[in-house]
Amino acid sequence: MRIRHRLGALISAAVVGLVLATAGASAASAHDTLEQSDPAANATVKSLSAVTLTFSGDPLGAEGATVIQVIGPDKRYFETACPDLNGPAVSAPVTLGRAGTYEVLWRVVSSDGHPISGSYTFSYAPAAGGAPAQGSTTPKCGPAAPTSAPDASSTGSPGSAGDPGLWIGLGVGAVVLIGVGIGAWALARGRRS
Ligand SMILES: [Cu+2]
Repeated sequence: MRIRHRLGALISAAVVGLVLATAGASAASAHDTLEQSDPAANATVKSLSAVTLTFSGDPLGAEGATVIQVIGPDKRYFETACPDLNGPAVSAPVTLGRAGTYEVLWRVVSSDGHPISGSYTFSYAPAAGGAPAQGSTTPKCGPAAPTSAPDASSTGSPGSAGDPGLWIGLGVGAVVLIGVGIGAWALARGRRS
C-alpha cells in the first residue's frame, strides 16, 4: 500500500512538473501582438491627428524603445512627437501633408521583453483647401528607416523554433520524464525484493 501511495505521489509530481514546464515555455514564447490600429491598415482617412496602436499586452516603455514613424508619399516624416505609452496603447501625434499613401512604421518592446515591430499603410484624402504640412526629412523618434516596400507588412513574430524559452521548457520536461522513469524503476525493484 505504501509503495502504491508513493508511486501515485511521484506520478502527480511529474504531471505538475510537466504542466509547469509547458506553461513556462509557452509564456516565454508569447510576444504581444498588434490587435488594433487607428487608422486601420488600408483605411482612407479625411483627417488625422494621431496614430494609435493597441497591443495584446502592455509594451515596456524603455527609453527609445517605443517608436512610431509616419512616412508620407514624399518619403518625409509626419509624426510630430515621440509616442506616448498608455497601457496597451501606443500613440503618436501627426500632422499630415498632401494626399496619398502613408506608411506607419512601429517598434515596441513586448511585455515579455522582446522587441517587436511592423508596418502598414493607409490613405489620406483630405478635403480640398488648407495647406498641407511639410513634414520632416528626419524622424522625430528612432533612426531613419531604409525605404521599405509597402507590402513588407509584418507583425514581427520571430521564429518560435529559435525561442530559448521553448527549449528550456522542453529540457525541463525531458528531465522530469527521466526522473519519473528512474523513480518507477526503483519502486518496482523495491517491491520485488
Ligand atoms: Cu517574446
